[in-house]
Amino acid sequence: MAYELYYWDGIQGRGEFVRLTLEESQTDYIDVARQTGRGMGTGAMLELMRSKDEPQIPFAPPFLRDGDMIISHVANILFYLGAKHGLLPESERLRHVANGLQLTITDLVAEVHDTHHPISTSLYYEDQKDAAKARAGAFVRDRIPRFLGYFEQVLQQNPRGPRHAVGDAISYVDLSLFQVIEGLRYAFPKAMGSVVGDYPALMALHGEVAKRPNIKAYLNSKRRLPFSEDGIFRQYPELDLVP
Ligand SMILES: N[C@@H](CCC(=O)N[C@@H](CS)C(=O)NCC(=O)O)C(=O)O
Repeated sequence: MAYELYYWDGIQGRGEFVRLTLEESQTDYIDVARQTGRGMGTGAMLELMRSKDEPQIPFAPPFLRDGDMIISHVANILFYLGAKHGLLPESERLRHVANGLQLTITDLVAEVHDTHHPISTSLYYEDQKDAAKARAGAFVRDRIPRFLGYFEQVLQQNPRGPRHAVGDAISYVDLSLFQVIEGLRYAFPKAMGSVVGDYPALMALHGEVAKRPNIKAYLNSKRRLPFSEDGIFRQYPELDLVP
């Protein structure tokens, strides 16, 4: 039976990290909110989240349904899928290393979100622009080098070589790092343009993931929505400051 992925319609958002893993592993899935018909659409997703009967209601999308199991949070979903579909090392030690790396990506994504919504998710960007500018300045100056420098070091220090974040094969962490670089380059083109040379292994990984046949086919498909100013990675020129 196909997995059901629940995520907001019309944007890549956090759901994209899950889609990349499903697409790379060629696993059947239904992107529920993007479908119409019985049990489909955003309405069905909200109904499930508000259900009074469901014993495992998730706090927020994305979440995944596999039969009667509902799994929430990107890192948790990827841990589940990676183990089942060969995108996580076999060793328990490395599985926890991978999970730690993915949770660091979760932290990074939250900080990216806060560059355009530093005060409240329930306010419009336009209502928090001054704070966003201050927050984005600090993010570009301090946090991009901190996070990307860390992931570069992880790749360089992988005993199995710098092509992968963990072990000697592709994992969902590599796919997520690809998405992070894609997103940061979209949101902060000037800032990223001035620092890409500092992260050779990360940039090489990004290029290698983009060339993988299943990922390439996905990126060229209609299922891959473009980045936009409704998603996590937003391009506001006034926030794209050269460090
Ligand atoms: N830690 C969660 C974050 C989930 C999250 O913040 N989802 C957003 C959409 S990208 C949402 O709908 N949040 C609703 C809310 O926080 O009330 C994850 O990594 O999946």
